[in-house]
Amino acid sequence: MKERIYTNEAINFKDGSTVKLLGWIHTIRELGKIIFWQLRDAKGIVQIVIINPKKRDDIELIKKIKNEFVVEIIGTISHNEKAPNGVEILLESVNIIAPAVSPLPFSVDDKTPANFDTRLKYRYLDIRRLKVHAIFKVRGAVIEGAREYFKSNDFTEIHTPKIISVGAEGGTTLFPVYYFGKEVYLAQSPQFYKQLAILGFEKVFEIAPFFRAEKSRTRRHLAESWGIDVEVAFANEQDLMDIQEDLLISIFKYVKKSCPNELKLYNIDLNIPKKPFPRITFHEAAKIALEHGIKVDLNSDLSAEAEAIVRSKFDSPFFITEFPLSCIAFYYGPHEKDPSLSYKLDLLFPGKNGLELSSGGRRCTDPNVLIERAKKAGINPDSLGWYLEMFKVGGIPPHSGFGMGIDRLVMMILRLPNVQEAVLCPRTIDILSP
Ligand code: AMO
Repeated sequence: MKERIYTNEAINFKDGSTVKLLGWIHTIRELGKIIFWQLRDAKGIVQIVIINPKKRDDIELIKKIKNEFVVEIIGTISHNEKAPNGVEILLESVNIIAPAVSPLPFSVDDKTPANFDTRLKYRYLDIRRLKVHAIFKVRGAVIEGAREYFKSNDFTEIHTPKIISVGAEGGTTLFPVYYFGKEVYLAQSPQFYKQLAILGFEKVFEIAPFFRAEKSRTRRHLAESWGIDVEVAFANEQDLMDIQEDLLISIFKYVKKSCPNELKLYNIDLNIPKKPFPRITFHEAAKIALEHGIKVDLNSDLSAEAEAIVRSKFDSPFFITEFPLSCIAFYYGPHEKDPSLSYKLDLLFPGKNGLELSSGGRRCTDPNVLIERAKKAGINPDSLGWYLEMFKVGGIPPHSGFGMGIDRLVMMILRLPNVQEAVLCPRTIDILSP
């Protein structure tokens, strides 16, 4: 039996070679004396040509074949400049491996629009569309680019628990879970565990899902999201910005190199951001917003409106540093120069459709300050158990870390309208299926 080849390999064979392909019928074009099928597999599309179909013994079988049937094709290679990708396959024989309904709930070719709800309902059809398929190739490249950076910079990969007994990021977005008769939670972030891990490994990263009970319906929030989490011993907030710049540049370069066709489908000429990214303080950001008539409370986070104004002033990713201590998680401590400020910083994508991509900073390592900060945040210090004890036991170097949203990063690279587009089967307050 002949070995199967993939559609993208057809170009490598000589004219007249017999090949076998497996795949889905993407489109059918019947012109009387000739039928064209586009055959699609995971690697691409190739044209199958059936000349004089009516004169063939297998015409009844050919007529049965509709869009999205899974077929086995045996055919001969014919190089042809007019064919998509410069090669086509003259059909010798076809076998139906699996049929599909006709008509389909929506057409898989990219020419026919379908709304997002319908596309999600039939996600198993949707991911066969070339532009949707491309999103997940880019997503894979984002992860590979990140791993390449971590590998060449001596990071250790960690895997932290996703069932936890205390939330790190505040109580409002915790998902309760029943665990042997006790209420526990899905992890909002690997925050406590990556801080634990640096005590043995110094430089760690995790690529994993996290869970937020986000009740709001926005273009950038999911209930289940994936993040690249980093924590580094002996690093301060300046080092952290350098790491984020290098990581992002590594990811962009990898995507540009490995996904040229996917980027082309979205008409994106991916600009590799240049180091150093602009850095402004929270107070400077507040001033920009004020210049546009938007007042910022210096004790709370930037409103969506103020953040949008600030983003519009930049044309490359940029950092906002020194967030007010009063509006951030308890695991940050006060800044040496002003105790109302902190070492927390965010990385943002610029422009009207930009957003916050990551946040992180230098952590508080003083157990007494942590207890005070927890109390202020409404967290009973006793509930922090092993985490607080870790700081009391000591041997904790200064350290910094950040969490970067993968779904948001893919959304930004491909300029998708909604973060849900970047997720195979998104989870939000409204979506639990498929
Ligand atoms: P934060 O809560 O800012 O920080 O999350 C880090 C990054 O994760 C992404 N993100 C989300 N993406 C989609 N849907 C959501 N609901 C969602 N929530 C967060 C964003 C965000 O910037 N422990 C800290 C990180 C750290 O300090 O190391 C944390 O979780 O891109």
